[in-house]
Parts: sequence; C-alpha cells; structure tokens
Amino acid sequence: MQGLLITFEGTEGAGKTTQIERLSCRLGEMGYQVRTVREPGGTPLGEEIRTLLKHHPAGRGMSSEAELLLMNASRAELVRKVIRPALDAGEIVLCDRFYDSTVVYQGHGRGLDLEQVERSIAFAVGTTIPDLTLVLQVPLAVSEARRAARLGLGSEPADRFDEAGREFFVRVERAFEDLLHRHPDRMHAVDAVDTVEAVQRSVWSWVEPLLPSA
Ligand code: Z5A
Repeated sequence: MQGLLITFEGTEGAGKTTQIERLSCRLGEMGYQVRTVREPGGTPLGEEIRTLLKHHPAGRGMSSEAELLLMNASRAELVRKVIRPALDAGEIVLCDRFYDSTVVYQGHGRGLDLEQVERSIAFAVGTTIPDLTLVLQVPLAVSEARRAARLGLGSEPADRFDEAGREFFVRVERAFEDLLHRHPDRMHAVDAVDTVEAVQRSVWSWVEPLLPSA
C-alpha cells in the first residue's frame, strides 16, 4: 500500500517543526511507520545545499536563479532517495516545507517568473505531490517575535533569509493565501497563534481522516 505525504508550510516561526515532532510521536505510538524530513535538506547532499543556501559565505549575495535551482536540486535528491522509497514502503512522510515554499519564496518573494518556477519544480518532483499540505498561519508580528526570541536565545544563528526585508515577508504571507485559494482540496490553513496543544488538535483534525488502518 502506498504511504501518505503530508507537508507543512507557513512563515518562519509558525510552529511547523514543533507540530511535526508532536504528530510524528502520536502516529508512531499508533503503530504507523513515520518519516520526518525537512527542506532544503533531508539527504547528505541536501544538507550540504542547505548550508550553502542559509549560512555558507559562498552563498552570500547569490542570485535568485541560483537559489531556485539549489532548492530544487535538494528536492530532486530528497524525492528520489527518501520520499518515494518511503511512500512505496507504505510510510507516512512528514515534510517540513516542500515545493509550495519555492512558489512563495522564490516566485513571489524574490520575484522570479512563476511559470519558470513551476516548471523547475515539476522537473524536480515529477509526479510526487503531497496528499495534504497544512499552512500554519501566524501574523507577521508573531513570526518576527518568535524568530527574534530564538535568535536572542542563541539557539540558532541568523541565516541569509533573515536578511530579507519586511516587504519580502509580506509578499510571502500573501502568496501563501493565494496558494490556499488555488489548491483548496490539498491545502488547508491552520490558525497557529493558539497554544501548541490547540494547534496540534487542528492539525490532527486534517490528518486523522486520511489515515489508513494501522
Ligand atoms: N525556503 C525557500 O526559500 N524556498 C524553498 O523552497 C524552501 C525553503 C523549501 C528554511 O529555513 C528557509 O528556506 C526558510 C524558507 C526558505 N526561510 N525563511 N524565511 P528553516 O528551515 O531554518 O526555517 P523555517 O522553515 O522557516 O522554520 P522555523 O523558523 O524553524 O519555524 P517553524 O518550524 O515554523 O517553527 P518552530 O521551530 O516549531 O517554532 C519556532 C518557535 O516558536 C520555537 O521557539 C517554538 O517553541 C515556538 N512555538 C511553536 N509553536 C508555538 C505556539 N503555538 N505558541 C507559542 N510558541 C510557539
């Protein structure tokens, strides 16, 4: 039996990683085989690309076109080496960002031509399309505050995306709204301002109906 691919999207600090960890635990306790991956990254090659995209000095000032292709290079590897084999083995794959982020960040955020962005995504993923995409939504001010708190704690260094101006993140926020309207069957908004437990309940309400019997 083919597995399930569930992707989590949303602005920085919306709580994707937190919710994926909780969902993964819950599904694991129920007896499902669960695989969690992140983008960019998720394979040895992808993690190297992630470093280039986020922190490596060689990535400073990179062109938007190179950024688009690196995101898709990481994704092409992840899809072929991890996601498809896991789905073929009947696993539930939880992915922290996937190609919707490319439409939003490289297309709308960086302003690249949307048709070219979509063609490059199609080349990277082929027929591998999520069964469900949850877009965790928090107002920009909340995203900024959560990100600032984390940077202040020193748990993670600032990355190249932290350098983008506020306007960039406003475009990102609007682009997620636009995608939600364009893909109402696959993509659903989750209000992520509430407590972690309340958000977890909303996430579960979308995931549970898709689960095969364990
Ligand atoms: N990117 C791209 O441009 N194009 C692409 O195709 C792809 C990605 C795939 C990846 O960065 C960057 O790559 C990203 C987009 C770009 N950059 N930006 N902007 P990343 O993986 O490092 O970061 P992220 O994906 O944006 O995730 P994040 O910042 O780690 O946020 P999160 O996973 O959504 O949130 P979290 O880590 O679960 O929680 C953040 C904090 O909030 C943490 O302290 C939590 O304890 C707290 N939290 C979580 N939930 C709550 C609730 N409900 N209440 C209060 N506090 C909470």
